[in-house]
Amino acid sequence: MNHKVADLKLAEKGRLKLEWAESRMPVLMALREKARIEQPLKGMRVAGCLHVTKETAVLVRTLQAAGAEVSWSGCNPLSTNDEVAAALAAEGTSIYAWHGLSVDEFYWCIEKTLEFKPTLTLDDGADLIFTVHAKHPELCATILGGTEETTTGVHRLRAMAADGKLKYPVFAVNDSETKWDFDNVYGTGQSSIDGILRATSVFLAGKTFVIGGYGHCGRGVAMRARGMGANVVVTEVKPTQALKAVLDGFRVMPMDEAAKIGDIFITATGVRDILVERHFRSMKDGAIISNTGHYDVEINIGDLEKLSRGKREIRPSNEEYLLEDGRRIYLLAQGRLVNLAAAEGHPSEVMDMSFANQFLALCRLAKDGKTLAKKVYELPPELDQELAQLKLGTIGVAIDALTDEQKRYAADYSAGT
Ligand code: 3DD
Repeated sequence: MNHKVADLKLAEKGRLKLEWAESRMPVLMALREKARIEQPLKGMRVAGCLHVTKETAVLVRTLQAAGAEVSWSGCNPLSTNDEVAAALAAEGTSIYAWHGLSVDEFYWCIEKTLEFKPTLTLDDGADLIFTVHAKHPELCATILGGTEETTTGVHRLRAMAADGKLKYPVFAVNDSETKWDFDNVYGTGQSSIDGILRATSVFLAGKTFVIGGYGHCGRGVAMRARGMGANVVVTEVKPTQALKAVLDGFRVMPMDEAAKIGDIFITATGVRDILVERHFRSMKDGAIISNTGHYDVEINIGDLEKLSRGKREIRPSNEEYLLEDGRRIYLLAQGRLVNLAAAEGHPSEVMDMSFANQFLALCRLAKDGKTLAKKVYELPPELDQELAQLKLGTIGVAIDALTDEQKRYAADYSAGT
């Protein structure tokens, strides 16, 4: 058996979800049809560790169409969609993933994907590549390269490379403009609100919505929360980001102040302990807290447990903590990334570009990996314009082009006042 999933009987429902996603990922589907002929990943074995969603399944099928053998695990204990995992297993994909993994099971799944000795790795958070380096360094000799999907993972890999510990080249897919400036902003903006609404059905209009962090993700969430009529408050540690939030029309204050007035909280910093004991002590009765950062370290759950005399799951992905003084605080998705743990992650249309970058990065590694140094690379910036042009074409948007005269003017530094 080359898979372990929750329930194979869910496969048909998963196949329908996959069909829906394929109909909304035209750029990746076009790349798939081209690759089906050219077979750029022929003979490759791709070990992937990335949220098992309907969009990821479209990427998996594209890798397979391009000639790769694939073995997959989810990159978060709560983000696997069991129906999608069942669909992939039923069509023969080696996949080890189910919703609600323990941490030990999480790493067991990663280990299983390494059994076929991959030639390429694909990560979202760097847990797979870190496991290879820490526990199976011998595999690095046959791995041509890897890719990394998210900001947190790229930070980890850059630190490994700076330490001289990176044993094969990696493409920072997150750093492509057609990934971070779309997925992280617009994707996280919509999917985080989606996760909060699915877990609470709360009325957002008029509520004080506190966002920890005004990076790409926080900025997207702020934009969409305002769109739903919420009163957005931003907290930050970086002066330039805080200033941008003020100029974008949001209130900015320290979390110690925001904790007293917030109705709904979401952390999006990538840093630990953004919400801690003193914040829980000052929160209003009924406050809702959530996280959309990659790891579950931004809300200090130990502190929350310390202040509570009990907890119960009041709705799926929604735990009510009853504090000693009678106040209640609602923790969503056990403090894990609420967009994927309580909803379906970003919509297919935006993952279309993220995964086109993933696919092209893997094809580049298959072709040139042997010649690349053991460091973190970025994809060529011109690829962003190509992908954005393809995307525009799929939504029927035409744009202008510079004339030769305009190009000459732009290159002519002597043209002054
Ligand atoms: N991520 C968000 N939505 C996703 C989806 N529908 N499928 C797969 C992964 C998904 C996570 C990405 O935002 C990733 O780029 C990240 O973590 O930064």
